[in-house]
Formats: sequence, C-alpha cells, structure tokens
Amino acid sequence: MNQYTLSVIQRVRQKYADEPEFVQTVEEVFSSIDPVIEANPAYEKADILNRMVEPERAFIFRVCWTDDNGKLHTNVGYRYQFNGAIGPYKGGLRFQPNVYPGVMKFLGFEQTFKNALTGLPIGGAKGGSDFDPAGKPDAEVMRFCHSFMNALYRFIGPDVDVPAGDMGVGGREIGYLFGQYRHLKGCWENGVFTGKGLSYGGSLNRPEATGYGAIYYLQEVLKHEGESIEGKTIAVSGFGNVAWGICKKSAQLGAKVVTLSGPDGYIYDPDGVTTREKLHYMLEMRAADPMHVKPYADKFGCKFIPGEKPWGEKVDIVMPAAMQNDVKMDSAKKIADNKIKYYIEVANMPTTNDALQFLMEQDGVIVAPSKAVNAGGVGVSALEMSQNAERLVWTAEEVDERLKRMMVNIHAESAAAAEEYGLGYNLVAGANIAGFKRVATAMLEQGIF
Ligand code: 2IT
Repeated sequence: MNQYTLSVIQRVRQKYADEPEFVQTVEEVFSSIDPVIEANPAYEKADILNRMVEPERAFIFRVCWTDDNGKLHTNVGYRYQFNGAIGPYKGGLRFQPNVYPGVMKFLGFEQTFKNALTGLPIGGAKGGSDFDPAGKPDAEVMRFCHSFMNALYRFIGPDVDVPAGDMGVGGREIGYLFGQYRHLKGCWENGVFTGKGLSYGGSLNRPEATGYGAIYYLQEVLKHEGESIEGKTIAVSGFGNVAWGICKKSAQLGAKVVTLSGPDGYIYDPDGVTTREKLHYMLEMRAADPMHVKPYADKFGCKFIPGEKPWGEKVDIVMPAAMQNDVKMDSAKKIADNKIKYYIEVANMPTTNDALQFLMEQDGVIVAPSKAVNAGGVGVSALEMSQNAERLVWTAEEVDERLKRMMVNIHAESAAAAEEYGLGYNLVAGANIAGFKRVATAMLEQGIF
C-alpha cells in the first residue's frame, strides 16, 4: 500500500480507536482508493486523506424532554457536517440507543462518497441521537423532536445542511422536526428537510426510493452477467422502509423476497413477500413494533426462526438491508458455501471488513457496495430539494425515471472507475474511486482549508 495512504489509516486507527465503526469505514474506503493515491501525487501534496477524515464541523448538544408522566429525560444529539465541497451538507438523522460519535462519523464519512456518486450537488453529513422512539407515543416523540430542533435549527438550512430520516426517523419524526424548524425560523424554507410528507413538500416515491434504487442497481449487475431478475429469489434482512421498497419492486419485476428479519429472528416465506396484503402488513407491523418480525409468520402461516439471521438460506441473491455489521465472517462463509452469486449490500456498512474481503475473493461471487446500491434514497432526496426550490411537484413517473437513470449511471461509473485502474468488474473499489475523485477534485479546486 502507498506510504501516505497507510500513514493516514494508521493515524485513524490510533486516534479513533474508541470509534471502531468509523475506523472500519475509513479502512474500507481508503484501502480501495489506494491505486488512485499512488497514481496522483497531488492528493498527498494537498493532504486530501487527512482532511477527509476530519468533519468540517460537528455539533453535539443536550436534548431534554418530558415523557407523558411528566418525568424528565436527557439525551444527546449530534450533527456531523462532514464534507461540503460539492454541495450543502446532506444526510439522515438516526434515533437509536446505540448512537454515539463512532456511529455518526462512520455514517457521515460514507455519506460523503455516496452523495458524490449520485452526481448531484450534495455534501455529506449525518446526525441523530441516542433517543429510542420504538413504542413511544406520538406526544413524547413530538416533544423530543421539538427539543432536538431547538438545539439544531441554527446550524441547518436549505443552502447549509439538509437532514432527512434514517433508522428511527420516519415520516412522523420528520414532520415534528420540520414543524419546529418552521416555527422557530418563522419562514417556510421547506427544502430544509427531505422525506417530508406529501402534504408539505415531500416528493412522490421518496419512501420507496432506496429499495427501488437498490433493485434498479441490481438489474444492472444482472444485465452485466447476462441474467434477468425474473424468477429470482432474494434473502433480505430488516423489515423497514428499505426492505419494503425492495419487496415491492422485486414483486413487480417477477422476483420474490423470501426472508425478512428483525431483532427477534427471521421469517421464511417460500411464496415471497409479493402480494399487496403482505406489503401493506409489513408497514403496519413495523409501525406498531419495530422490534419483532414474528407477527408476519403468525399472520401468513410461514416459518419463523428465532434469534437467527437469514444468511443460511439458499437463494439467488442476498441483500442485507437492516443495519451495520449484520454480516460477519460466519455468515459470509454460509453465503459462499451456498454458492450465492449476488451479494448486494443495501444497509450502510452491513458487512464487516473481513467478511467483505472474503466474499470479494470468492470465485463467482459479485459484491455490490451499499454506498452505491442505496444511493437512490439520498438521490431522490436531492430531487425533493430541486422540486422544493422550483416550487413544483414532479409526478411519481418523473421521479422514478430520474431514479432509474441515476442508478444506471452509478453502476456504469463505478464499473468504469475500477476498469480504469485495472481492477476488473470490482464494484466496491469502483464506487469508492468514483465518489472519492469527485469530492477530492472539488476540494483541490477550492484550495486549502
Ligand atoms: O443513509 C442514507 O443515505 C439516508 N439515510 C438518507 C439520507 C438523505 O438525506 O436522504
């Protein structure tokens, strides 16, 4: 490895040893762009890698709120504005008890390259809180969101930083957050959030966008291999918004998702999550209780496997869509043993670095990285910003058409970037290289700061 790349990775390992998720993503991205650093001394001269590792700025704030019994609670809120070289900071908010700087920073760092891959002018950010919205009544969630926004509103804006949802932050939370922002600022500025409700400036197809985009990307991979999605079986983890979009689009295209998973285990439905009733029930079940997927098995009479992940099932395609580090070495080995050809990451960093490396080294396994596969979500967020700025509303077909084009481009650009450096059809390296180059070029052109 290039001396400079290595020295930055080592510095990050040492300095951020207490933020392992962040170290993991820096190692993954920088080792795959190493050939670019080696070929272009200008990056080292401008110390691009060390600059990319440090967020441009970050905010950490106290969030106090009262529950329905009048009891006071204190949480911590975060917003890491990682890199604004190519556009206003953009990225989701995650509300989950395990949120801490290491999680925020891995997501913000990833977001920077992902957003660059969309080809749209959005910088990278991430934020959130260790607050747990699961099972909380609307009034408590509203008070929390209002308090969160009281601290954050001065640091965001349509040309500054545009948050959206992530795990634990859906339409309900975005509504309360935007409402408080509008109240405090005394103006509309509706481009300041994406994933808004349709009644106040949201984009058609935003809820579906991440899952649909993932399937459009998958179709490009299959096309590259001379195959089609029709008749394929897919193992998915998670049962949130993203999994739902994957189920819906793959059903439309004649494929079927046969597994979903939750913290309690996974379900196996040999008929696939394909019918309108099943798709609708997924949303209902998730809204009622994000911790259990078992109710699906009870309702539709299929298998529920408690405490396990779905990675031992024999399917054509695997799509981890739940959370980070969902697929570790033991699961990767099962996937390889089952001769599954398509490993399509969807959630942010769903694979540990050793498992990812292992899968990429397997003959006949194609690995697609999440920062490309799930980029349609934030991509459609950027389309929502465009619609808001222009004060108009595109039809679902218009949005879908643009999303499709975006995913086709991301796949083609990633494949071309890897090819340029003699790496073959390496979508992981290609996505990192293409995203890195776009951000690095903008940083070089803007001078040192
Ligand atoms: O991880 C992600 O890309 C998101 N949570 C969506 C971010 C966005 O701004 O739409």
